[in-house]
Amino acid sequence: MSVLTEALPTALLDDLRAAVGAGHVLLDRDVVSSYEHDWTGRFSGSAGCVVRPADTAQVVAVVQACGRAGVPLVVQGGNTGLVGGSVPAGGEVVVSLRRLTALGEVDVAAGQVTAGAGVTLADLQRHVRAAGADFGVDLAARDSATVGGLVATNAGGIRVLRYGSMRAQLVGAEAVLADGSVVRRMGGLLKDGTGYDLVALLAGSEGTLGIVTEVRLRVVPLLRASCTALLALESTQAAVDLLPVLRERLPHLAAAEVFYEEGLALVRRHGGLPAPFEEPAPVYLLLECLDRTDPTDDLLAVVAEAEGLIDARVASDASSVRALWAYREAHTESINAEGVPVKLDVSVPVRDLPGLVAALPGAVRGVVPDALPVLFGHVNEGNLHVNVLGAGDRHEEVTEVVLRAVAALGGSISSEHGVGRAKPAWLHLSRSETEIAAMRAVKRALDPQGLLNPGVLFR
Ligand code: FAD
Ligand code: 2HG
Ligand code: ZN
Repeated sequence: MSVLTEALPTALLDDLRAAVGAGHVLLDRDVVSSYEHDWTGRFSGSAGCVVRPADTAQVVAVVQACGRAGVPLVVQGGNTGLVGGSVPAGGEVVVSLRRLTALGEVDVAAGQVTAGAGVTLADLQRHVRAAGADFGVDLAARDSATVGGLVATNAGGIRVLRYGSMRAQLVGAEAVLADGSVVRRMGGLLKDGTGYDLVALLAGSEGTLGIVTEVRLRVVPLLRASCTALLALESTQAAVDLLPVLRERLPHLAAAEVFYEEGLALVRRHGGLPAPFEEPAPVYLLLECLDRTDPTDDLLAVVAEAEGLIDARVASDASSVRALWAYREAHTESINAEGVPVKLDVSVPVRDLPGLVAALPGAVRGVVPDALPVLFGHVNEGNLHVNVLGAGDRHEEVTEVVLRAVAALGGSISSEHGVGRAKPAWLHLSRSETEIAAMRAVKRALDPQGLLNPGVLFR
């Protein structure tokens, strides 16, 4: 066994072993390696060790031991985060929450469920579906992403237009704070305006304010009738112009996803997929309706009258639906198969989306002429994923030019993936000095020693 070299104090290692059991303090370099590298391949750092607590009491003991030793922690769920927030920078204790997998019975009367932080999204979905309900957030990393990570990043995904982001699903949480104290509000009260909403504050806090150990989540009705359409459109403007029509005529709309030829070409090459249409199109729009009764006729009627439509495919059976979704969902993996991209996740007022899409490739190539910008995203929220391949050592410059273009439109530099270690330097583009000072004050108040996820969110 090759053991980690970032030596932690022996007293701390002894305390951690006492807290979680020696078998769950990992020091073997080969075992620890997967916790040290992020999903994108861009961020990595050596861990002092990895600890795998099994319950809240063990998390408390770990946090207290690290606090006594003055050694910072990095919180990790499924390690599918895309901004480097879940991996160490160097020498921290990585706390993996993956063993907190308890799932409570679905509370049918309340329409809620209780889940441990380490429950994966896919397991949560299976669990609530078996009880005749569904969960309002869905995303392609469902097999590994954990509910703790989803809350910490305030994850979005493909159903935001119908159900909102993770914060909107969260009705309660338990979290261990940096001093080892536990805040717990798991009663599931939907109306409870008693002062500051600490539960909501945890959503999007990226592990900097507390370690989420358990959550109480809203469930949504299980809608078994679905219809998916892939539209080839003349322009991004046509996709944006369609949004009010979709809202008006398709109350059962559950997803509206946009992608372009560059991304489609990568997805097809990586997955060996056929072209969806005879001719390439300027933009592709994937729509999905979910309902109790078959929404196909309604969707077909809207598609048939869509302005700027070049071609369309509509699917209602499971395998054809999966085939259409593959063109959109395989983007992230296909991009990574080509190399480590500059990965940015931005949003702008939706009316400005066509302008941003038109401007970005030129702006990026102004920095790296041979770079390949790949754009896709969630059109209803004006949320564009900007992945730039072939940026070489110009990641920072590419990031700068993209985020400045977004800020000039009053957009967000971090729409749904978080800020992580990737974007603290650009926080000021989306938040005023006053807001950043208030955020720092909250961090200082809850974590004066700076123990939790140092370097994440703030420099
Ligand atoms: P991790 O990656 O382990 O951690 C992410 C952040 O949360 C880190 O800062 C970490 O410290 C913190 N954290 C983790 N667990 C806890 C906890 N219990 N308490 C406190 N802090 C914690 N994201 C979207 O929003 N929408 C998408 O559509 C989407 N699609 C994706 C598709 C693919 C293929 C991949 C690889 C990722 C995708 N993501 C998407 C990003 C990622 O899945 C989400 O950010 C997810 O919420 C991360 O969950 P995780 O358990 O993997 O967290
Ligand atoms: C998605 O919408 C995810 O597929 C990942 O948010 C985006 O890889 C990305 O940039
Ligand atoms: Zn996304």
